[in-house]
Amino acid sequence: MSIPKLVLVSNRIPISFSTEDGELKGQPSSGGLVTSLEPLLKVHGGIWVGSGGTEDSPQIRKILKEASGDNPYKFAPLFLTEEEQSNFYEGFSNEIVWPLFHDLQSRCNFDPRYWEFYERVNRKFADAVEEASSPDDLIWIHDYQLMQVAKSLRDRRPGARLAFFLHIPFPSPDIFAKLPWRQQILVDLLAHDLIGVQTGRDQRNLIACLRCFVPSVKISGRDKGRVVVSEHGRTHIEAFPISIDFHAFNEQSSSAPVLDRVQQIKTRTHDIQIAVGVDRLDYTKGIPERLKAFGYFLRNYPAFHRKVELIQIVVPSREGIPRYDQLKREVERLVTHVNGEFSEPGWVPINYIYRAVPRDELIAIYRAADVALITSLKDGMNLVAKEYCAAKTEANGVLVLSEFAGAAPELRVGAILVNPYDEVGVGAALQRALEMRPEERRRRMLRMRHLIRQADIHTWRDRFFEALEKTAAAAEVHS
Ligand code: ADQ
Repeated sequence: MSIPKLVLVSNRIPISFSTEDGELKGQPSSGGLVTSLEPLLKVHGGIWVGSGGTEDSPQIRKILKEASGDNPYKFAPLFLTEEEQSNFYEGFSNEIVWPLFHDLQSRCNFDPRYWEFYERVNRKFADAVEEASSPDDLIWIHDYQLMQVAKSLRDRRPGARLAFFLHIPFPSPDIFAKLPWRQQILVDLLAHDLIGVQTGRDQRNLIACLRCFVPSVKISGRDKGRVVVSEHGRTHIEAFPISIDFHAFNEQSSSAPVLDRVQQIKTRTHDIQIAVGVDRLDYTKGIPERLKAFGYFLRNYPAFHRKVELIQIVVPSREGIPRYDQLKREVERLVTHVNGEFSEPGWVPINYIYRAVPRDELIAIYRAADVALITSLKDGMNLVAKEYCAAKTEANGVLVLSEFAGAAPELRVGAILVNPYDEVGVGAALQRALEMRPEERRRRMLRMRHLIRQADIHTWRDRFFEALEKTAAAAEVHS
């Protein structure tokens, strides 16, 4: 399969900036989109277009140039004004689309001003893509902040190859109906040749929304790949469950530094079983719900006192947005509350870490953990679930996974599925996981590892590009 030059477009380039001792520094960002896409660009090369923040300066350009370093890809940053950042990103993207697409409509703020900026900034992204790319390049746009970029590009380059991948869930028509700009968003999405979503459920929801709100389109094909014919032409819509670089996690998990670190962790925790939670700070991840369920578990299963510890790692995210600052305080309050109620000298039930953790450390914690506890209220996929399994080379851990995570349909072959809103159910699942016999742990974990090994990030990319080739071939037949 020949892969054309790739122009990857996402809201942010994967570097965040901060000032330390008066000096501007760049660090690699954490998050699912970066974890999944960076390995692809490292293999194929190309250009990554995304916002570099709100301040352009020679210093920032220098940091980005250095960060590209030996990588075969380059950054093409654009810069937003404070007003754009606030209304497009914090406003439309994060106060409307993010909560709505995660079924949390009561958290939405449908401010019409946000829409104006969403359209304007999407056009600005299209300008940046046009400048950074050539007409034959494959332009691959990512995620919910950029649903209108293709529309602007299509107007300027009718023959462009445009693909889109949505990392978050697509809601059902009942929920999507609340969006005042519902029809416009759907019509503009159809400017892509290919739209990838995470799961069959998301694909069905998108098709159902098109039927409801853009009745003029013609929809054909079966579940595997649907084709929508609209005024823009043909758009292929398919589910591509995203994954991780299984081999990288698997190998790093058996590296000397990781094994040393696991040994240190095990020596400290001794015969205490470890449950782990790893999340970006976000209300969709169900962190307060998990902490409450853990408190419930300790209250109702006293035999586990001094026998289990929850390591909860939270990476700061969307700092400065009031709702996220509030969530941080809520998480801290719950950690203090549970620890205050149950701690004893020599045993603190929740070990709370609020920072980005280096990859070696993260993998060592996964490897040392007997249970991963993932309680997203809704999640596009949840890569942590897959990373945990890939790091468990000894197949000796149990995955407790929210049934509302996109990973659930795949990982149900081995995970214990839970409803994150049901603290009694999560408590019972945790008991089952902690008491599960080694043979059953192994059987379940091997099934999940097999699945993730087969359907890793490289398979995901190949499937996506194959679909794109087929789409191009079909378009030629119909032209
Ligand atoms: P995210 O919402 O960011 O991704 P997720 O898929 O769980 O969610 O990925 C989080 C990533 O951040 C993982 O790679 C994890 O290792 C890393 N991470 C989390 N906490 C960390 C910490 N403290 N230190 C270092 N790294 C940390 C979005 C969607 C998801 C979808 C992905 C990919 O919301 O549903 O799975 O995109 O499509």
